[in-house]
Amino acid sequence: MAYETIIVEVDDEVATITLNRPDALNALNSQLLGELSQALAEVDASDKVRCIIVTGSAKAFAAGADIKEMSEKSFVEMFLGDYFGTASDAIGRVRKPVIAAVSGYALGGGCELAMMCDFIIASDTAKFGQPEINLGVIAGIGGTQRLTRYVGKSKSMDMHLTGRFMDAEEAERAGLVSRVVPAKQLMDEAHQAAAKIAEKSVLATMAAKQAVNRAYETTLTEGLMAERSLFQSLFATEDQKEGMAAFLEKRTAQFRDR
Ligand code: CO8
Repeated sequence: MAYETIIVEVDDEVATITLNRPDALNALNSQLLGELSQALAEVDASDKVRCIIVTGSAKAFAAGADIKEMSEKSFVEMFLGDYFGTASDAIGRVRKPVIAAVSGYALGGGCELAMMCDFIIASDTAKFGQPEINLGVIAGIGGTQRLTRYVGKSKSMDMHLTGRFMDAEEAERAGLVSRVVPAKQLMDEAHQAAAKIAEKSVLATMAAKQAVNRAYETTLTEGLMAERSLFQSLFATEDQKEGMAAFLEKRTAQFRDR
């Protein structure tokens, strides 16, 4: 399918989706959110794709929801249209691992989109923020909930109430991002991480994603039970037999996703 606001490339089992509205610093409008949702569903369903990268440009991952598109909307239009909620739900349905590769601004909805991905690799130029307060609103697609879970109440309150930006170093220290690399190496690093993930059994990577996500949805006891069931169920797979046999035979495992 031809897209106008994103670029989708599939290479060596890794799909890279690049947000592509350079004139608006990749601001998230309804078209981009619709295209992103559709592209994610397509690559998630593809037999070839084993890991997904979402990225933007050197200057901006995404500078937030499109303020021009939003500014004149009424409550009724926002409530009935709900294009942000629809996109957020679509991203939440992706079962394969999704890496956000963030350079430059990840603000408002851009920060929220990065946090919807499974983990964030940031360039040293990355700037994260929830500046919606400056526009007379608040975060609307998970910022107050996810940022608080990821960096704690104090820093999350600080970000949401003052609207200040957090640089990559602070974001790594706070646990928002998993690694920070020099800007020029960002995509290499993201592709290397994706390639590492793509080597594994997709059954195991999907189970790992599902189990880690339970940690944010439920009690410790329920989460531990969910993890245990997923762990035990992997013993029904050929890939578990292959992975353990390969270790014992001192060779590389050949996973077949069975
Ligand atoms: N929306 C629309 N256009 C944008 C946006 C945006 N969020 N951000 C930048 N642009 C446009 C600018 O208008 C400008 O366009 P033009 O050249 O036509 O005037 C172009 O991108 C370049 O931007 P700047 O000239 O401003 O670039 P600077 O380098 O000077 O500044 C900044 C970069 C600091 C990123 C600045 O552009 C900025 O502050 N942008 C807005 C950031 C922001 O407030 N984001 C939050 C938006 S609200 C939100 O995300 C809510 C999400 C939840 C919604 C849920 C609904 C239910």
